[in-house]
Amino acid sequence: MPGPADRSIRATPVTTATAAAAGEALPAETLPVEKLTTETKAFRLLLASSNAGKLREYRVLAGEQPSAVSLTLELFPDFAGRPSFEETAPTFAENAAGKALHYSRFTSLPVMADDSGLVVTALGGAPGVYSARYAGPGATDAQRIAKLTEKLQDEMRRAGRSSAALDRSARFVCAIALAVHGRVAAVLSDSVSGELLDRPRGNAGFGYDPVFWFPPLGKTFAEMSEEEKNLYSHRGKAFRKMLEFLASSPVL
Ligand code: ITT
Repeated sequence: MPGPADRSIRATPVTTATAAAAGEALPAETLPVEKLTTETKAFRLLLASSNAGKLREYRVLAGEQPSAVSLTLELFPDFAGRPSFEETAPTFAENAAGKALHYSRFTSLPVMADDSGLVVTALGGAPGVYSARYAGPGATDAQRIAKLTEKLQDEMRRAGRSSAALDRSARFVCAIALAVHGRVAAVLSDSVSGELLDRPRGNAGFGYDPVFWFPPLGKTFAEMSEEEKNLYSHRGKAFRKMLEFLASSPVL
């Protein structure tokens, strides 16, 4: 987990595009200069999460912003000391919204929360919203992966399939919610599809990354750098949707 010195995840430099930057003199009467100015909107958000893997990824993502938004993402102050939020809803979107809403009651700043997980076709969508709790409270990532592998083996036996015939398709889903002043302002979701391996590969990432094979790159998510994973991941895609929302939203 980042220490107190790391609280501010990232402040992006402001970039403004103007007619002058285009290097051309345009006739003012046909194209007013104001219409060529892209304003940079600045936001300060508090990230409500205790997951060190997510925090590392958001730290990198927050440094890769488009020029239209300048975002400072800070860790929610004293996150562990706040009453925790019980994620009991059946969807990622509802859990993310509930989490953001819950923590927004302790601050006047906008709060961002992420609910995410692995949806496995052969297991009827499990572990899904239970991804963090799949192997019980306090389990390690290795224990969660072991449980997943075990369930896939059970399913293979139950369906009388060979390992090669097992449907290994799975997707990671991420819902990011923004809440401010006790109201949900937005929920942005996305996913990434891959296949499950029997044995872990790679040491990067977190959670189920070592068994999540991403065919377009021929690697697991745990064999990618954070930058590479963010390009393709559920979280990276949902985060970029959130930036688009911030760039155009009059709400925040
Ligand atoms: P916070 O609620 O404090 O953010 P959490 O770990 O409880 O942390 P979630 O309820 O969203 O977060 O559970 C997400 C779980 O899904 C996480 O613990 C991983 O096991 C898995 N997961 C989510 N995104 C993942 C990713 O990018 N790579 C691997 N596993 C992921």
